[in-house]
Amino acid sequence: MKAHDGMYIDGAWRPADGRDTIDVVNPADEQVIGRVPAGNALDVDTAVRAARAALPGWAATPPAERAARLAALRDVLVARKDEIAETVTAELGAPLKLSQAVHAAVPVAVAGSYAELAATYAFEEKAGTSVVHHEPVGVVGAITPWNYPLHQIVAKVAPALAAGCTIVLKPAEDTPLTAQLFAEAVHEAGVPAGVFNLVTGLGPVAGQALAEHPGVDLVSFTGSTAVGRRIGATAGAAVKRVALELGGKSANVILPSADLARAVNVGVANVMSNSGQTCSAWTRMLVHRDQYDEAVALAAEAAAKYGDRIGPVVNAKQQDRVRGYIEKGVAEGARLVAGGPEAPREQGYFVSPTVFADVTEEMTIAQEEIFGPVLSILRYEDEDDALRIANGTVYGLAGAVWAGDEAEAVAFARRMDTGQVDINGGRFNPLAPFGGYKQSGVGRELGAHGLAEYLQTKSLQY
Ligand code: TXE
Repeated sequence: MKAHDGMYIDGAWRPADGRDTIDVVNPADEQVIGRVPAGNALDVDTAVRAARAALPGWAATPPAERAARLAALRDVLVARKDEIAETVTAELGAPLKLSQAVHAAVPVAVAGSYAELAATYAFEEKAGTSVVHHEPVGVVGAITPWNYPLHQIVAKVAPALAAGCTIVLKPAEDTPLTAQLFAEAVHEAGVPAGVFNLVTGLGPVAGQALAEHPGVDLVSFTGSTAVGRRIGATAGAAVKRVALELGGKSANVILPSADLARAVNVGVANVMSNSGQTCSAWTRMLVHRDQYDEAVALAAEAAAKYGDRIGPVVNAKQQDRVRGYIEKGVAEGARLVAGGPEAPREQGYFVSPTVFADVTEEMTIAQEEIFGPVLSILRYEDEDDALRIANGTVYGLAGAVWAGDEAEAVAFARRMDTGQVDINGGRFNPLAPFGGYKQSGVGRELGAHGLAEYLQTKSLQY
């Protein structure tokens, strides 16, 4: 795989300060496929200075021109989609079809949506006798995870560019090659030097230096709750803006009037896709007690079909973690109906598609984010019980409701403490705000709400 041995700073690839490097490993066969520099605090500082220097020019660039650069970026992502899909497959292990249909395609839709929003957003509006200006927050420090390597980057960089902010990106150490490809795409799209900068490196070194840098005005982080908490505390102490997109434990509520087979099949696919490494995955399926046994049988059958169709999880640590959760589920008395803790292959970080029945609310597998292909099926007595269980975790990122009648599903969804609910299946919409209630995070990504995260408000009084 192609890998740059420098950082993309101020419009060019420059040598890193230190000599440390990171090996990029293909999780499907454990082979090293590339090597990138591990940036340190000095690299971060150089990148932040470049972003600061570029800020006045980019902030003053008319929105129509910023929109044109975003449209050009979308076009480059389209032109290079095969290369992107191959790179994501190589460093994340996702099956190529998934990389093409999701990992390479979704960022095109998101970049396209921000090309349009940059051109149409009301950066100025009237409020009585005043005029309200929405101005860029400034320099953004973006820290992204590996689970959707390109989407997570574009979901931060595209709205930041649309808003007129400049950016330093620190991508996940597991998937830096996709980030390097993205930097090439930004360059090709004609985004001016210094507006977007990339520092590859380790979280506790480069990530932390970026989060703590006084020249960063807003930290936008997606990742674990533990790291998010620290970043939130650091930002709070410095009184700087922060956006956090953290974990989830979303409920898939199947009401008795729903098409049970469809709801179960789509629900299983939702959890197994991307090997369960999706923060919004519907990892808890809630089924009425009268339909419970049928749903469990359907889910076990559906999961068995995924045996060879899902990729590995991203690394050995995640594999251990997910298998540890499966062992805990068994130890706490849940009933395995598909999969299990044994690794299905000798090579690669694979985990079997796993389904647990007889899961009760207080079990660890019903409360904590597993981030692997593991579904927990819980039983409810009536709608109020279903709601109590659905809302009974510290998270509130996403969810789903299925019912024969759409209005019935919507009525239930309105009572859920969560940031996004799919009604009878739902579909991806790049304009719909995405983000968490409760400990799933702070702020929203995507659409106009995602753009507003990167703006600050000034009112001119007449
Ligand atoms: O996350 P980390 P990990 C959850 C999921 C997963 C768990 C652990 O449950 O099992 O987190 O994954 C950077 N200062 N999610 O260990 O460490 C790091 O380099 C600044 C949910 O991979 O949070 C990477 O770029 N940055 C999730 C990013 O943070 C730091 C997606 C995420 O890594 C840092 C991924 C520090 N001290 C994991 N330490 C989602 N919400 O989609 C690490 N980083």
